[in-house]
Amino acid sequence: MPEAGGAPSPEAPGGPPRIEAVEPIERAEVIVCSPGRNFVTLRLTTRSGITGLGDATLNGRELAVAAYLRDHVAPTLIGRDATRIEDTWQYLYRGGYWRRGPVTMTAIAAVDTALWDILGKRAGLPVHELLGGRSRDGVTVYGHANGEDVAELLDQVATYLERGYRAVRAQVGVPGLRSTYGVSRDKLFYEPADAAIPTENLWSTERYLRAIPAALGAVRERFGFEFALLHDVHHRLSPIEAARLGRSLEACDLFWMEDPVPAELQEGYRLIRQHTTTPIATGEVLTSIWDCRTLIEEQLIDYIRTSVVHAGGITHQRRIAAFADTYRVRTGSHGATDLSPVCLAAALHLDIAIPNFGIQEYMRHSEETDAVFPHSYRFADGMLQPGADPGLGVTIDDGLAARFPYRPASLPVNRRLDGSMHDW
Ligand code: GCO
Ligand code: MG
Repeated sequence: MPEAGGAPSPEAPGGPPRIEAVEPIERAEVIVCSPGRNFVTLRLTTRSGITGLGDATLNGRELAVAAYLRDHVAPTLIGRDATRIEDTWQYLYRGGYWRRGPVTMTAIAAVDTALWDILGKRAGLPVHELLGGRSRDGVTVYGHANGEDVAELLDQVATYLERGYRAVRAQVGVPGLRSTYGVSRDKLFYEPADAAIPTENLWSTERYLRAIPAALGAVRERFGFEFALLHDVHHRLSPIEAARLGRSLEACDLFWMEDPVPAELQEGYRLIRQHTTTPIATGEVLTSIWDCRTLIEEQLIDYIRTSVVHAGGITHQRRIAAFADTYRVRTGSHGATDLSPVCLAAALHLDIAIPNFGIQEYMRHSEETDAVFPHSYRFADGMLQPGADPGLGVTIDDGLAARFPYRPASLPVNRRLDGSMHDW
């Protein structure tokens, strides 16, 4: 039976006649630019001229997603009804034979995010109002303090606290290793994808496990306990090593210990849980609710860190959050510089609306990035506000974007002192 205001249309893409599209999509453009770092952005334009943006950036694999979108997804979007957000998600995910994985889920995310942006603009409302409205006054974010040594780390923590941050992630160089992932040259704008061919970092689990409790202990000793302190392990430990680290950090009262073990070793979290009460976060490389299922159902983690851009967009991220809420697991969305302002805005609209928001990662984008993606979100008092503009509140300056062409850039790899490969 036709919906109110709609009549069967023979023009619908593929298959039998359908209900006439309310807001047909007319154009799908993939924009690749590099204002300080690489970004892939999908722009959908409807017949009535409304545009929506979606982030499609997959760090170090940008062109794979751009091709997936251009060659396989965009042709199926033309003529499709932009108001059918859930159906489009199901079409791209459930309709597809090859499922999940970062390339596919990032492409689906871009489409989904752009459709929410369009919906907000049609309604004249910011996306968070469409998601149920505010559940909180603002989105608490954490910044990235890091130093080559403890003295530099302490200076950086001081800088973040002076800037009003209520939560700080602390990373420190490991003595005897020439570089450590998470410790950057430029302290405010951290960019890990630093070379066309991956840089090789050196790794020693023994040295790392000795360095971290001392460094984080020094942070608490100097600045006290009135702010949230976080640490990212970057998937580098075995379960028993992570258990030991978690236990040795209990006196530091961490907000979380992030990614203690490689993402594919989810059973390992059971062992970690048996040994430490340090809260655990993971999920930045997980791409679907099915990847998080065991971790959430067994309450093996306290925070799920999937992101809008890498886990299927607002529609799917909202589903993950709702599932996690059932188990009292809160969210802590990934928000490094490789997640574009479009993704950050989408995350903020979701963060402010869902009941089980925990914290939002916030690595400031460079000035060039902010200029290419003018946005309405703002930082004040340790929180981000998504802004009240209709949709996501982010645009892209095409002319400026064209002045920053794509440059190959990769994340580093990690070798042990004996030259063998270690986990990322
Ligand atoms: C984080 C991360 C980043 C990622 C980077 C990969 O918690 O912010 O671990 O540093 O490694 O975003 O693309
Ligand atoms: Mg991380």
